[in-house]
Amino acid sequence: PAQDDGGSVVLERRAQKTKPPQMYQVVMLNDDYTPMEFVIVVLQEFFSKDREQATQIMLKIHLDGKGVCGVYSRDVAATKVDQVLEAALKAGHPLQCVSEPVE
Ligand code: NFA
Repeated sequence: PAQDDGGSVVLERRAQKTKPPQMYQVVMLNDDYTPMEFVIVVLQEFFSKDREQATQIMLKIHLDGKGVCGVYSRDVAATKVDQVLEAALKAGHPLQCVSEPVE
């Protein structure tokens, strides 16, 4: 249109640029060897859970085989996974976790 100064194009591009990023959930897996207390401490330390929340999540993982520890941007989720795997390795526990896209 003759009166269009191009502003609508800019607005559309800004709308696209601000669409929310894909989020990733960090999923922790159960195993038979990692102590419950270690899992609780990891959930408190790396996922900012209080002891009550951490205990609930740990028990869910223990009973269901896996559970979501938190939902983050891709980079933050990858860092959480690295932190958990490093702490588990250092402590000699087989605890595993992965990050996966939400949805
Ligand atoms: N299943 C483990 C045990 O009985 C506890 C555990 C919970 C391990 C959650 C890994 C994740 N000691």
